[in-house]
Amino acid sequence: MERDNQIFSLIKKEKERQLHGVELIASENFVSDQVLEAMGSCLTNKYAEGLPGKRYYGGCQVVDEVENLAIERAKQLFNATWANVQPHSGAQANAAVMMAVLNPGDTFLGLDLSHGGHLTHGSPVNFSGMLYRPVAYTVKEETGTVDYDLMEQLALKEKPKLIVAGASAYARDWDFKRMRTIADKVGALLMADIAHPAGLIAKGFLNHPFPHCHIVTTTTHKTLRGPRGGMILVQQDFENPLGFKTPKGQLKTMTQVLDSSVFPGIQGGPLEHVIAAKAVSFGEALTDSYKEYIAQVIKNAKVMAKCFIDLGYKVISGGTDNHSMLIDLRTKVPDITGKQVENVLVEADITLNKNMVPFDNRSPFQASGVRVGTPAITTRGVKEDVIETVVELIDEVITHIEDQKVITAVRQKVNKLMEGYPLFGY
Ligand code: DSN
Repeated sequence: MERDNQIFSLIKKEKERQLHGVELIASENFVSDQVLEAMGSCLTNKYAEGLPGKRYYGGCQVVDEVENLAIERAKQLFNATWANVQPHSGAQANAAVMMAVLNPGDTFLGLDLSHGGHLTHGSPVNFSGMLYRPVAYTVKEETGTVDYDLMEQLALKEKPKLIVAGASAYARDWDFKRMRTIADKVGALLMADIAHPAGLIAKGFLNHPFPHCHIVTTTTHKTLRGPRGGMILVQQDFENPLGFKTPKGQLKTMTQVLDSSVFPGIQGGPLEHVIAAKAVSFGEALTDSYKEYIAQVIKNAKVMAKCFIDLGYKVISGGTDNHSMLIDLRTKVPDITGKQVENVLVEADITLNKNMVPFDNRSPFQASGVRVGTPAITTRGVKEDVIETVVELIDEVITHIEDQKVITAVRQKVNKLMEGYPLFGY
């Protein structure tokens, strides 16, 4: 068969973009060669609906071993007793949990999207907001931190069946213990979506959702530095809360219901090549060198937040505990939107994303803020001394947003800088 040059030349172009640029999207990272190799392997050819040892297809003896390894490593990494590594994404993991613990129309609490929440935590344009009844808690305007008092008031008033912790643009640690107290007061289940800080939690740098949370979901491709995908974890199994039934009878435990929600509930065949890559990345995340990487991610983020603040930008909550930060542009450049900053920085080969800030007066398409994160640039080997330069380059572009000469000069500096930071073998 002829090589598909159209597609492979585009892949080459994207590889060059990744190599030459400064990557600051907080939810992105660069996987290792062996993660890439596993993803591009013959395992993509295999159908394996079901779970290891209980499949609907023959010839699953090898992928069973692969999936079992992924499950065992996930459990070890997060101190869990059960894991389902099949969700194709974080959104799928959340959909499976909601299907398992909520009936359509049931109430749940999640962080408001415009305050840093995830789309799948109750946005009206997402399944979570269409099928269920989300009630949003927010952050406090003065501190930019989660308003746990408001969460408690809302829980007592609305009697949710589920309370969801976790965010896509929130720089502070979570008080899972307090959330469990709130959940217990109203008989709700507590779920943490740790998609963003998963790697930091696994290595002990942030509060652990277990034993406080009944269920944990995550993606595997952000700080965890694995392939694009999701998973669900449980530390202590418990009785099926909805009396969920299959045609064959009642499922007795939560983990049985969760397994059945993933397949056949919302997915068909698992992506065994991606599950193999998950297993590889979990193996990497169990090492001491990954712990050193995560420590550097945090160090870089703290330095970055300080540099932005020193240059007159408002960092929501005044800094960061994790790998990310949300910058309100209005104190420094009130007339420039997040969208403009995102676009002009792309011209300078610096990638980040526009983001609404709490109590934003602009729409999500314009937004008054940008979200920045250090997982990807730290994988390239960048240390805190270079972070200051990166922030200065960003500031130079933002403060000369219409000056093409400045933008071009910054792009050249960015490309030169990144030449010193290869991407594994790639
Ligand atoms: N879309 C992912 C992110 O960028 O954070 C998850 O919400």
